Amino acid sequence: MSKLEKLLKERGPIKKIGVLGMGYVGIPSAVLFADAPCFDKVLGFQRNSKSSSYKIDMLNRGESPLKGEEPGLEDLISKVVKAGKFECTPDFSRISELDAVTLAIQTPFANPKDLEPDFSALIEGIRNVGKYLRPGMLVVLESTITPGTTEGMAKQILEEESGLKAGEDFALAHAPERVMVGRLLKNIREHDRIVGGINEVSTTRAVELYSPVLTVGKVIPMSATAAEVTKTAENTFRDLQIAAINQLALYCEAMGINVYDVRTGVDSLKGDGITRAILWPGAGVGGHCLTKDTYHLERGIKIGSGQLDYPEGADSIYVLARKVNDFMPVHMYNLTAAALKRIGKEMKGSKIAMLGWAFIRDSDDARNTPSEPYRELCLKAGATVTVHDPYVVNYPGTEISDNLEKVIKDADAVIVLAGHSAYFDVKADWMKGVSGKENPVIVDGRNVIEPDEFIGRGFVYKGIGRGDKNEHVIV
Ligand code: SAJ
Repeated sequence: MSKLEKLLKERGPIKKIGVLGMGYVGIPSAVLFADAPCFDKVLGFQRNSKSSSYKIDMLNRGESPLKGEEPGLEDLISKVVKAGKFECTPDFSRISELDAVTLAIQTPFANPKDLEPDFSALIEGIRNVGKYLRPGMLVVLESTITPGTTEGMAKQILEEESGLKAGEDFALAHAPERVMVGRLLKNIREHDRIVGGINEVSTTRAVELYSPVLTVGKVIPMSATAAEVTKTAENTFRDLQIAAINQLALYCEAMGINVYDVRTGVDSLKGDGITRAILWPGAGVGGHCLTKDTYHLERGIKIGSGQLDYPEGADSIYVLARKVNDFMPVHMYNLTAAALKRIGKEMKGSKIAMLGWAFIRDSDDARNTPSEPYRELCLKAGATVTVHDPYVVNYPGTEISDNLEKVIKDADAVIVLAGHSAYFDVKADWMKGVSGKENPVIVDGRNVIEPDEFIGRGFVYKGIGRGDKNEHVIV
């Protein structure tokens, strides 16, 4: 029996758990641990910083500090707080009372331009854990991290701070979160859980931690680095699939055909063993997952010690996919300029009405929204821009209105950037009337409108992938 196995045997089953980072991942994760009968107590650790100390009091009152609808979460928080099974604290020294600690601290980009992640908050959390680490404890990283981080930076810091040896004195693993806003509890309970330890004993201990909270999902054990690659790859592959259909849409425009006909055709190829994950072309890819996880994966190759064998001088298709997806807002700009040109107008001096600021339909989430680069291109070209969104209330440096008529009034061009349900019902007659223009432009980035209805009313239409309509006769 290894030293760690002995330590775990002495300590017995996991009873007391700590979660660092009371955010979208940490809060549901902590209260689900607290709700499991086999665990006695969960501590939620939150820095007493001015921007987030309010969360401590709210959570200890059984209230959720997360905005937006999260079915079941508030009830679960108050249930476990009342039962005395969960409490939130800024006192990190209490980590030493625990059997297991998870870190659910976000790893955003320092700035989107340089694509370097900002690990500072995570590093501070790891240091705190290291400071109060005791033999026989389990440490699990849940944040999305560059492959190699658990075995590398995290292990190093924990050992430096504690003087203990990872994999011998304490267990260390990575269990990436797979939660989506609006479905936090459901996702944790029902998604399969990837759990990767730095050694077998660590993996087994981490499986013991996560199994009780899963209902439908099952635990999938592997190594820590394989778990890091799994998380970054699952988003990289989605980004790649979206880029594939975006590129096909651009091809269809150039060839004068309708990408949706092609999509239906390709999608019809079914049967066992045949898969064509053909997704939907659009005005771009936003969010906090797909826009960064590819670069985590790519960095994992760079910091990895192994020699990569890859076609000489060829770009990674994953990075190319990011470039294609980030080109889509530029394409939307090019379609807008081309449509205005058809009626003798320039971008400069034109009034552009943007419909949609959120990065995803029917959501108020605007992180890394493709609408932002599109708006910047229009402003740089000297256009004036108004922005509509029914959900996003404010965004730094951008005035957003939920009054569609006000935004579209006197517009030379109306641009659909998010597929919000509200946009599917807008009528051509109404929009033309509000724009007050003889031949208003409409650019559809999310396949929201019926081209012929608008072309028939004198609109100059452009749609992503609509090579069959983009050079229509202007009525
Ligand atoms: N998008 C397209 N075409 C598509 C699908 C998406 O242009 O066919 C665009 C969306 O408009 C959006 C962006 O891509 O701008 C991202 O959309 P998303 O549906 O991937 O939503 P996310 O970013 O919230 O992705 C999350 C991820 N979940 C986690 O990281 C836990 C992702 O792994 C999930 O696959 C995705 O939700 C999902 O399937 O809902």
